[in-house]
Amino acid sequence: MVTPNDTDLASATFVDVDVLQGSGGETRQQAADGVPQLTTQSGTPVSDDQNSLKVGARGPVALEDHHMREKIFHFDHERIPERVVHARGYGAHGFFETYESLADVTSADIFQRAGEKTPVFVRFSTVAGNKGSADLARDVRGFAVKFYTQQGNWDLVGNNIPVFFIQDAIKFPDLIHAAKQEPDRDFPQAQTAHDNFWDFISLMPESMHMVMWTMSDRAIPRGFRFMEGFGVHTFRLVDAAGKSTFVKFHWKPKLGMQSVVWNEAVKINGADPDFHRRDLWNAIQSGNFPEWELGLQLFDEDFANSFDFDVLDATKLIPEELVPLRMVGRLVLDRMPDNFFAETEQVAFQTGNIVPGIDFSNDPLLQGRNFSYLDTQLKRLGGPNFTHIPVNAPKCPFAHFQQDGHMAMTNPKGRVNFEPNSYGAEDGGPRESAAGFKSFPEPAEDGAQKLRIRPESFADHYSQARQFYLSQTETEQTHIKNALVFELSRVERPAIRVRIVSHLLNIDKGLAGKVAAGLGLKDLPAPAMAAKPTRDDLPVSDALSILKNPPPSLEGRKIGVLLTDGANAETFAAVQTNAAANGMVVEVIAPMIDGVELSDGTWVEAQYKIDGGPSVLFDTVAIIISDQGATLLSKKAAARDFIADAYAHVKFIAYSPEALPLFEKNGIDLDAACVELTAETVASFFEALPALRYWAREPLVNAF
Ligand code: HDE
Repeated sequence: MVTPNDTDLASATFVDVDVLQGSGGETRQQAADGVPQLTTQSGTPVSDDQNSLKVGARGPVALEDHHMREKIFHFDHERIPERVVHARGYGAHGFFETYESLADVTSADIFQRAGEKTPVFVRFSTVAGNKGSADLARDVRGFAVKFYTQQGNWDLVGNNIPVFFIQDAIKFPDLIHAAKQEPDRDFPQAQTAHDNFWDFISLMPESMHMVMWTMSDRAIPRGFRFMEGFGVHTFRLVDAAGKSTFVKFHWKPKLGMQSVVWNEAVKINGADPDFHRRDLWNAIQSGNFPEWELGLQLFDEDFANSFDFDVLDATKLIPEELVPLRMVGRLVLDRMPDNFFAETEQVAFQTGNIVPGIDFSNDPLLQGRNFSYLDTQLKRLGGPNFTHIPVNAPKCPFAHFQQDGHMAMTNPKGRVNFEPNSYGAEDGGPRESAAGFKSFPEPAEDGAQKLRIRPESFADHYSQARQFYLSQTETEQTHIKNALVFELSRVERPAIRVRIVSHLLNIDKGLAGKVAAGLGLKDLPAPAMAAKPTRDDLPVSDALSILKNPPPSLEGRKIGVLLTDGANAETFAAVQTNAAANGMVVEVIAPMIDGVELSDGTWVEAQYKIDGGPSVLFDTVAIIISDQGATLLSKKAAARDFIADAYAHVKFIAYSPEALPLFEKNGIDLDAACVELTAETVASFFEALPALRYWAREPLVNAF
């Protein structure tokens, strides 16, 4: 089955207006019946959009040409400041469906009624790269959800990693300065592989846990649809009686987790820098709506007091094995914005947007964020009325006395714009209500003093980093090691590399030794000074690994089929049937973009010409070609790379016998994951696919 994608333009109508030629030969498309008339912003119909108003045919342009001036003035102001972090992002609309009433723990309206659907807008992002950077940077992914609840907008502004680099918001500008381009040269963008980032990190031991995550495959997801999301901080839920329960929020992708490998990520960035955007766009446009379940980790003060770490410390997580998730609803994304700028670019998330029944904890990072997000919107969206922009406006009734300012759209009506007032129920405007938001009256610490200190309970920086590392499979541990070696190899100052190894010694000696060897360090440094010794009694947590949690099915995965003229039609049909049965998308790559004629004369349209459809764009590949096709492809570098990369990226590869010479030419030793397609083997090839990669090959190819 070939699903429609954005390259499918066959049915588009391009010319639906009468085309005329102007006196200078320019194209003029006049509005015919039923075609909207072009106007200025004020609605004045425009008769000529090709020529500015001139004094004489070859004379100067007249200043009175309002249409031209307005058009260029508006163009000049099309850009707004990009986000200082998370600049590159992609959003979609959808809904959240509540599974059951959570009235036992919260009065939040969204969680009261089973089956209730609440509209949402979600924006995924990378953190460090600029707006035009590539999707597959090694980076944290933002996972920000705006719930338009009946009691106001609730923004859960999370990431795809459950912990953060720093413990106190006051360090955020330093972290981000260090991670983004270096200020004198303005590079590298969308990369942490440079001196400033690792210098800062090496001096901030609290970041070590998060660094283990960003060096893991979590930082190079296969797509937004294949990653988890986390609220990171501890929040509170508050029930109708005012009882508070601590909560951590988790999103679990229905399609399971999946990442690419680093060498592949680098190549995807060249082949399709919009890989993640395109994936989400294609999935939603073809009706394969991505889905996540919301899971809550609920715990009380007693648990918080007995837990090994401080629940207010955002560099720590609570293992799912210790506090299992209660699954409370599902998030479905089913509609792309009509306009990227209006919605995805202008959406303004704020951690401060919470609703009755949900409250903050004292996590100092969260408290700092509550200031930052409101402040940043003022700069980015240009005034205090950004909540008037439709994507930011609540979808429930709202009424207040805030007024005026730039671009005010919804000013209060009537004479009264203050309260208290004595104008009576009809004219007096909105009033407070007992059901309104109330902060949980958390008692302050006894005898608390104003101090600039870190609590001692935040001081263990290595134990959970070690727990994370030891919870990974051997393959995943190797990827973390390789990522560290890669990133540190891009660091110019040796002292920084050594300092990082000194921290790794506090996490796992084996890891430190391998990274040191990979960097060519002759001697191991002394372990970094640790405020608290690393614990080695934390149990392995399988939930922290991607590979220990394989996907439930092949749904949403893509098989790229390389076809040539004369390819065996039956084999291709069998691949199509099996792929469809497994919910996979088939895309065809061919020597020419128009398509190929199969052995039985069937015409198959191609989605990619071989040069533009490298195997890195697919989860798995099949090479179904004729003898002549093999000869043709053997002369094309792109075809050789297609096969060599699929092999090096440890993918499952299916092939028709005619493709064998191409493997030989690449010096490839066929293994158990290279399957010759026959009527018998097609089904078994698909049965093996849920493993997604043939990791046993990895030590032999050493691609990453
Ligand atoms: Fe953000 N962060 N952040 N952040 N963050 C922003 O807000 C900030 C943090 C996250 O798709 C900014 O509107 C501070 C943690 C996401 O529009 C800014 C601190 C987590 C997004 C800001 C943090 C996040 C942002 C930039 C440390 C995961 C993108 C533009 C205290 C739980 C939202 C904007 C979108 C965006 C500040 C740390 C997630 C500057 C000060 C921890 C997903 O306000």
